[in-house]
Amino acid sequence: MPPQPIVYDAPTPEPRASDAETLRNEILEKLTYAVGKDPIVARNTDWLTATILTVRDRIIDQWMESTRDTWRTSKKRVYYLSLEFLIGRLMRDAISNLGMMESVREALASFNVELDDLIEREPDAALGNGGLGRLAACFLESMSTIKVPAYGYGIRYVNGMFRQEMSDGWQVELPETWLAHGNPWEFERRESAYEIGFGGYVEPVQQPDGSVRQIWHPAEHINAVAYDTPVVGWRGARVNTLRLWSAQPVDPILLDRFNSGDHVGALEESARAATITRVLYPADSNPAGQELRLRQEFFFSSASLQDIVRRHLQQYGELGSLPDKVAVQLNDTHPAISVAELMRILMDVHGLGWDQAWKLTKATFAYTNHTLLPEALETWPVALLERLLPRQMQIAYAINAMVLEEAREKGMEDEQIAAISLIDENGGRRLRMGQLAFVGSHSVNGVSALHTELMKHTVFADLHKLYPQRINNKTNGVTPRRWLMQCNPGLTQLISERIGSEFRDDIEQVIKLDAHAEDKSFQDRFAAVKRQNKERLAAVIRERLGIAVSPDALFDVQIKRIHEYKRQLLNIMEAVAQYNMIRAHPEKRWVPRVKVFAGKAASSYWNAKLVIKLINDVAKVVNNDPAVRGLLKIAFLPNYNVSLAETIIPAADLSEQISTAGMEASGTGNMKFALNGALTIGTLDGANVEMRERLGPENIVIFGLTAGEVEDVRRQNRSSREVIEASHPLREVVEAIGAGVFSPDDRSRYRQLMDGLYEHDWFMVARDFDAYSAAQRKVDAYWGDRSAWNSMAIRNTARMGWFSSDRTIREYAEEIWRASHV
Ligand code: T68
Repeated sequence: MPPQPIVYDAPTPEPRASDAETLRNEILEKLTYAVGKDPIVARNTDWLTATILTVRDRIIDQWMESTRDTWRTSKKRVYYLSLEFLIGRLMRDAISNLGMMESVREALASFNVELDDLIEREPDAALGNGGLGRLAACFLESMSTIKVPAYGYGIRYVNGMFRQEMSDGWQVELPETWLAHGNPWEFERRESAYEIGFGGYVEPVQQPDGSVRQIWHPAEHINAVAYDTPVVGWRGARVNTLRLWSAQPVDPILLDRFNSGDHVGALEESARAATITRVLYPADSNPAGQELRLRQEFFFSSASLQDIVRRHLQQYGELGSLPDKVAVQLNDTHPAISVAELMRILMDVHGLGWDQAWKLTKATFAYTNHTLLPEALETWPVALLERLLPRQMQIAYAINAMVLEEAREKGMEDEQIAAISLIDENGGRRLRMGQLAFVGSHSVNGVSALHTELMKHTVFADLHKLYPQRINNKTNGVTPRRWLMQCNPGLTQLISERIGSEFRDDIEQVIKLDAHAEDKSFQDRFAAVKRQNKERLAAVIRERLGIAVSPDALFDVQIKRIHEYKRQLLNIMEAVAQYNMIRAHPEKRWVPRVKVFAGKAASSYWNAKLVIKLINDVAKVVNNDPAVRGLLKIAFLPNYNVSLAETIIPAADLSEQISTAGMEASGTGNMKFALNGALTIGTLDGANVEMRERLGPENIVIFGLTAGEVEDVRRQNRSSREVIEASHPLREVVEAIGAGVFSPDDRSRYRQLMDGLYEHDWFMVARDFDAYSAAQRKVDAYWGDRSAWNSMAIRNTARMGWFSSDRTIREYAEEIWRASHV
């Protein structure tokens, strides 16, 4: 079918009014006619659906307008390809961005329904592991806010990030079923379905003009069906689309097999398709490595590229202008196979020659790297690729040959050439996805200044020599709408009262608060807001864990994925040292602290799971020891997710950002805490470095080895034995935990974990311990002067505006995508 011509002046419905009265009538109408419920029996979930449908109509008006604008003005479209979008709840975000908070609240109140109760009912869309997925969600919101015409492309997992429960202090993983009650936000687009192939063979076919085209004949086909969710920017500036793909069988049932009595076999294809988009891999830092993961990656890459090319051809009728009108950002290497797939589409489907296809591909793609951990760099066995994606592997080989040729021409030596090669020859040949993404893109960026510099000297050192212009930095940011205005309405209100409301539209204006940092009465009000947030968190801790904590204590928080490099172990070990000190010196004036932890461990990551158990074991002893007199409380809140973060972050006094230097690419939680007026204790790692520059070194507590020092210690292969033996408090902690003081039911539980610190202290837990302890005592001293503390807290909020994802996205738009924005 030829593409349908676009009629730009087609009629649209009148935009809906958003006053409370209109909303009231419409909510009732949706409840009755769309949900099919009588208000006298409607439950909160029904009201939630009715409210979302009502709000959604307002979004749609703006959505159509945004989409039309892009067609009409021929603006460049940005496509953000990500295997993860950790968007969390959407309703409050949408209502708040549309400025409808009060009218929706009033409309619902007329039915005796509380908006806040409904907000709490909405399930989190947890289609991501951690920072990488949440960054994608912040970016989507910012792209709508600053009016970049954009699409997010990903997978509609039926089961997102697992639900974490605790059983006797151990993590247990349960399936998360966010779609159980339907999803009123999404639109299924049956008409936007593409066939995705796997397996089969490649056939060279002679063309009439004498050239040869490679034709891939896949053995297997699966349909990708689109589900669209609108993403609203601040004040409804623009509405972009998050398009998630779901896998569906080409033949839902093989009737001849069914009729011949093979009832299970008849549904085989159906089951195989469903598996692809069934679950999110819950691994945040090591590649999952299984065939299913590769299928997920190719499935969503191919579907997205087919969609992108189809849309471009519909509007422009030719492919030469692709990079002028399309920018595709690869979020890590998970969509890196796109480089080969776009080449295939351009050459094999549309008949372009290699050189032109390569030029267009490189100019279209850009790649973001999120980690330097060698074990996290994705590679796939060549044998697996040859079986599953034979044509794409062939193209990858050809790209490799071309790049290596270029390197040789530029005089590179064998060793450098081996480092550049897309094929890793060490132990079974594997395709390096980072290298593929790098050579197939015109821009390769890191996510903080330090991380970007390290990229140039480690993983991509040789490619950087070959293409010295390609690597650039885009320091991460977070959306101030969700991470200040929505999660902390008290602080938002206070800020507006003091400096006016402009910061809501331009977050960098919060800097005006700086002038009020020393104002005592403002400090008191700032502290009062914090205290209210702490009361709310204290109630959550009491409800979920039965632990009573005082909102007067210093709330010291570490919430993030559990990983050795993030060093939750260092934190809990220091808590044990503190516990020892409180008991040894009851006469001293200790600062009362509540240590809050939350985070999930990858299901197969034993040491991470053991650390969760250790935190819970230590908590049990410390929380119940009368000698502690409540001066130290430890709470591990289960099932960390976006919504829980929204409750915890506004209540934090101290933010723990203590990764081994050189290992955290950026961090984004660090930014959320500081924006909400928490002081950071952290290493010179990731974006902490830039936070220190912008906050001033006097408003952040930095400790520990630098990335360079970590590298030196590792290179010299130095053991930590002397370090442990030289530090009395550290030795005491290592010995107590190792001897089972906190695990009387299994005294050897932590023996290996502690023994490991002597000779294999890869993460510098022992080596940084004393510096960390000293930094914590410095924090105690600061807390002792509450006015000084409050002024630091205010300065943190005031100076964090730059870390907005609006700023980050502006940089991407100007420097990488060359796309329009405001
Ligand atoms: C994070 N990476 C970085 N990875 O660790 C963090 N990985 O420093 C940074 O701030 C953030 O990205 C945003 O740039 C991740 O979160 C993953 O989640 C992940 C998932 C699958 C495979 C590998």
